[in-house]
Parts: sequence; C-alpha cells; structure tokens
Amino acid sequence: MERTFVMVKPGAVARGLVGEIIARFEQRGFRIRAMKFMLLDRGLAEEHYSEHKEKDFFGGLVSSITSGPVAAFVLEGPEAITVVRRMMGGTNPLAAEPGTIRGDYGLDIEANIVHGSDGAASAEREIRLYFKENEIV
Ligand code: IDP
Ligand code: MG
Repeated sequence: MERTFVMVKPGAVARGLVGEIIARFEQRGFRIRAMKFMLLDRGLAEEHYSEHKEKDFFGGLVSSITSGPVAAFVLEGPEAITVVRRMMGGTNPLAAEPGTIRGDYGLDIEANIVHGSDGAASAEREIRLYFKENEIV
C-alpha cells in the first residue's frame, strides 16, 4: 500500500467538480485517508510549488492556486502515486489523453484541475505539508 497527496485545484472546485473527480479515484479503489477543504495562503502555495520557483509561470501558478478554496486529500492504494498520476493525465490538458481527468475536464494548463504527487519523496513532503499526523486515519 502506498499513499499520495491529491489536490482538486480552485478552478475545479469553483466548477463544482470535487465530487466527480474524487469519485473516479474512489471507484478505482483508492481509499480516502485524509481530506481538507481550505484556502491556501501565499506561503503554503510557494512552499508546495518551491521546485518551480525559478520558472516564468511561478507567479501565475501561485496566484491561480490561491485564487479560491482547494480540496486536499491523502489517497491510499497499491502504487497510488503512479496510478493517480496516470489517471490525472499529462500536465498540459491540450495533450492529456481523453479518459484522464485533465483530458476530460479542461483546456488551461495553469488551471489543470488536479494536483498529484510525482514520486515517493514528494508524496511524503506534500502529505506532511498539508496534514498533521492525527488527521490521517
Ligand atoms: P504536474 O502538475 O503535472 O506535476 P508540474 O510540471 O509539476 O506539473 O507543474 C506544476 C503546475 O504548474 C502544473 O500542474 C500547472 O498547473 C502549472 N504549469 C506547469 N507548466 C506550466 C506552463 O508552462 N505554463 C503555465 N503553468 C504551468
Ligand atoms: Mg509536479
């Protein structure tokens, strides 16, 4: 069993897609171990995306991710990190395969619906960033 961090981004929350997106992961068999509805402050957003701080899209990304509430989750299941990333689809929705979340719900790379950890180290880091130990059950 493996745990990963998933976040439904503000644009998708505003469109009322939280249930539909999380239902896909639950139907696949992943279990929710933690969930939180929250507004990210700038500091947390910058920390979350610190690997991108030198990129030209960093400012826009931080503005976008703090523009409204997000829904954050810890999901658990076999090979959760890889399988969740495959279900999300490619970063650019224009290239994401139909049938993936990013390939089915949007066209905008900055507001690409969902975030999922990209490896074991980032999953551990992101889960700790958003959840206290006793919030994961
Ligand atoms: P990922 O979300 O698929 O892991 P990353 O490369 O880690 O993709 O980028 C983090 C987020 O930054 C993306 O989900 C997307 O919202 C945004 N982003 C990535 N590349 C670009 C870009 O070229 N322009 C604008 N936003 C981008
Ligand atoms: Mg990433």
